[in-house]
Amino acid sequence: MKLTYSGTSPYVRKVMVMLAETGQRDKVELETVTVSPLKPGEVVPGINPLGKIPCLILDDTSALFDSRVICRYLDTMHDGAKLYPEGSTLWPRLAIEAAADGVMEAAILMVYEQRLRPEAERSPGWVEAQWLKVSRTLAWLDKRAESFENLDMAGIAVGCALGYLDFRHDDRQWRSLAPKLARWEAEFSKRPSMQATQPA
Ligand SMILES: N[C@@H](CCC(=O)N[C@@H](CS)C(=O)NCC(=O)O)C(=O)O
Repeated sequence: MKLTYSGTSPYVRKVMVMLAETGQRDKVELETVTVSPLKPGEVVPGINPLGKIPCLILDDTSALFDSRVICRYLDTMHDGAKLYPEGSTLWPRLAIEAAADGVMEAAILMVYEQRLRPEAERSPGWVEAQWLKVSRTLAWLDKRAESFENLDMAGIAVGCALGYLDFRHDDRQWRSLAPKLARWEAEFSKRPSMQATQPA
């Protein structure tokens, strides 16, 4: 299998952490790509019409995207402890993963607005509206911080979202908005899978 890869994408990081935690890292070859919403390039749109990463290219050349689909697929491919629960407990965990993915999305859109859009067209109000989404979701996640004690895909997604906030939005000091999450993240970020995938 081949994974389209960027060392700064929090969505790719979810997949990398998942692979490490389930002992599957060696199954996947990485193909480093550059993506930008303004310059979609050629490689990624040929695999995923949305032009986004990560994409997982299977041995039969079919492709899976996005990160949630890839992680659920990979969870069926190993015999260890599963990262997605079965039965009715699955749904709230998927909602947490969706919330973490939404934090990543809003945080990435802030970066795109501030870095990619021509300066005269940038909207500070729009950037603050994205940050409002992030801060509201952090407060929501903070109320659920105790549910992250046992490793699962929801916790991995939250850890990767928080890592991205540290990487791109350090000045916003997210820890002051979510103290319980901050305590959990201080331990979670020490896991070898998180250490090995720090954004570079
Ligand atoms: N929902 C997607 C989001 C993926 C995503 O937005 N990836 C970013 C990189 S971090 C990307 O490819 N951006 C390029 C673009 O927006 O065109 C997932 O979970 O994989």
